[in-house]
Amino acid sequence: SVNSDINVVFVLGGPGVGKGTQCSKLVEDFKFKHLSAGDLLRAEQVAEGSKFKDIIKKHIKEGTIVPQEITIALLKKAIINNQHEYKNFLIDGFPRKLDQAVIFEETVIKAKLTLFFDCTREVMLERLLKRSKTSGREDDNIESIKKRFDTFVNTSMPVIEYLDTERHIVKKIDCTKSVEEIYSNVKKALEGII
Ligand code: UP5
Ligand code: MG
Repeated sequence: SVNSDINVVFVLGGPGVGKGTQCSKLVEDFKFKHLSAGDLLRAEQVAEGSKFKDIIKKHIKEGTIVPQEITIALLKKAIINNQHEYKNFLIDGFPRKLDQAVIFEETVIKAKLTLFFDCTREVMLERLLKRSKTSGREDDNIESIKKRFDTFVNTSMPVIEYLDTERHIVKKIDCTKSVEEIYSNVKKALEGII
């Protein structure tokens, strides 16, 4: 089972806001294990023998949320596999629906902190369209991007509100800025953990 003395930080924000970019920078400078829920799902989608290939593919293309039991099982396994080596975990892009937040904190571990990456839709769209030229991601096309934005506003923002008003663990970071300016604010927000 999961050690109760690890530190879990949720890294949340809209599509293309820069969650992965900032997590990669933190991993270069500090001992964090970076677990991107999206990356774990994309790996499961191509894993030999997975029962969940079709359901994951459908949800990613439609920008909707994969059922919580699949994502939580992948995250829990990844935490258990790494907790002997790491004390600090960045959980990137999860939880993005209320049931996931509640069940994860009840059955896996409570988060110490949530970084909420705040940005305008225009800036996020621009970043995603630029990335789409090279990413090869099946959801980096204008139709999927629009659906991802809608899911973020309708389904995932309420999770951030819950973590803020009920759990009091949210720190908001302005992500319209440069990667380096954001990173300096990310490090300030993590004081006490890093
Ligand atoms: N870039 C980054 N920062 C920049 C800056 N400050 N200035 C200029 N450019 C900047 O960055 C995106 C692009 O912007 C890059 O080209 C980068 O260089 C540039 P990135 O760091 O990749 O942004 P990120 O926030 O990680 O964007 P991502 O597309 O990964 O976010 P999503 O939340 O949309 O995607 P994710 O992989 O988390 O989820 C994909 C899908 O999986 C979901 O839509 C959903 O269907 C499914 N999913 C679930 O069902 N459940 C889950 O729990 C998680 C995912
Ligand atoms: Mg990402």
